[in-house]
Amino acid sequence: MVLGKFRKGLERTRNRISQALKRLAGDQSAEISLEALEEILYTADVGPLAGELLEEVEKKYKKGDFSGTGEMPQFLRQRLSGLVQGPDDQAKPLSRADKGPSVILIVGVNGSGKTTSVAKLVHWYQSHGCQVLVAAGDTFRAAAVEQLTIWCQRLNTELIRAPHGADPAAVAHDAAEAALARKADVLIVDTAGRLHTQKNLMQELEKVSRVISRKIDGAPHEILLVLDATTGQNAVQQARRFQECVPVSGLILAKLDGTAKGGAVLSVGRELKLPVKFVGLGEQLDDFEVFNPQEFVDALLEPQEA
Ligand SMILES: Nc1nc2c(ncn2[C@@H]2O[C@H](COP(=O)(O)OP(=O)(O)OP(=O)(O)O)[C@@H](O)[C@H]2O)c(=O)[nH]1
Ligand SMILES: [Mg+2]
Repeated sequence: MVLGKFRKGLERTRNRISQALKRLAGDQSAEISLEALEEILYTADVGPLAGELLEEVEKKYKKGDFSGTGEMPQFLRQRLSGLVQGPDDQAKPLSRADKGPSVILIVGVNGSGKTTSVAKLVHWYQSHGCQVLVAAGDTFRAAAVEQLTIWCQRLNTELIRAPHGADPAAVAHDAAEAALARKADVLIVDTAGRLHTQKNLMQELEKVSRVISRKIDGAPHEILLVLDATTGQNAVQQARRFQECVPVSGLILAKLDGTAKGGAVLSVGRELKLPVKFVGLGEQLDDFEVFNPQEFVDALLEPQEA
C-alpha cells in the first residue's frame, strides 16, 4: 500500500518527530506543547514556515481555541497538508500530449537523482501500459550513458544515445524523431547535472527544450526538476534558479528515504508554487510514488509504533 511506502521512506523524519509528538498526545500545558511543536517543525526542516505556525498556535492558545493539546496533531495535519500541492489528478500526475508522444524533460543539479528517476518513471509509465523511449541527454559525464543503458536494458526500453561529448540538443533532436517514427507514447529525456551558476550549461538546457518543441507540438509537456530531499532548504534556492531558466512544471523529490528533513517538501512546495509530482523513496524501480499531500503528512505525523 502506498501509505506503507511513504511511512517506510519517511522513517527517519518520523522517528525524529515522534518523541515530540508523544509529548503532544496528552493534555499538556501550552508551554510544553509549544515546545514540542517547535521541536517537530525544526527537526522536520519545514523552514520559515515553522515560525509562522508556532505563532498561529500560540495565538490559538491565548484565544482559548484549543481546549486541550490533544487537538494539536489534528490541527497540524490539516495545516500542513494544505501547504503543499500534489498533482491535480492523482491518476494522471503528468500532462499528456493530445496526440503523438508526450515529452518529459528531467533537469536538476549534479547527483540529485535524475537518472534513477528517469528509470523509475519509465517503469511507472510501463505499468500504465505506455510505450516509452528514453534519450540519454547526459553526454557530459563519462559513465552516464552506461548507467542509463543498464537501466534501459532492464526495463526493455529503447535508448537514444550518442557518443560521449556529443551535443545534448542533437540527442534530443534524434530522440524526438525516433519517438515520432516509433509512435511512442512517451519520450523521457535525461540531462546532465548542472549548477545554476553554470551559465552555459543552463543555456544548453534551454536549447534542448527548444529543439524538442520544434519537433513535437507542445513539447516538452513536462519539465520536471529533481530535487535531493537531503539538501533540505537549499533545494528551494536551486529550484528558483532553474525556474528562471526553463519553465519547470513540477518536482520530483528524490531520496526522501535518506533524510530526516522530509519536511522540506512542505516549504519547497509552498515557496515555489510548484506541485510535487513524485517522490523517490529508495534506489529500486518501485521506490517511487505519486505524491499525495494528505498521505505524506499522515506518514510524517503518525506516532511511532512501540
Ligand atoms: N536512497 C535513495 N537513493 C537514491 C534515490 N534516487 C537516487 N538515488 C541514488 O542517488 C545517487 C545518484 O543518483 P543518480 O540518479 O545517478 O543522480 P543524477 O542526478 O542522475 O546524477 P548526475 O547525472 O551525476 O547529475 C545514486 O546512487 C542513486 O542510486 C532515492 O530516491 N533514494
Ligand atoms: Mg544522471
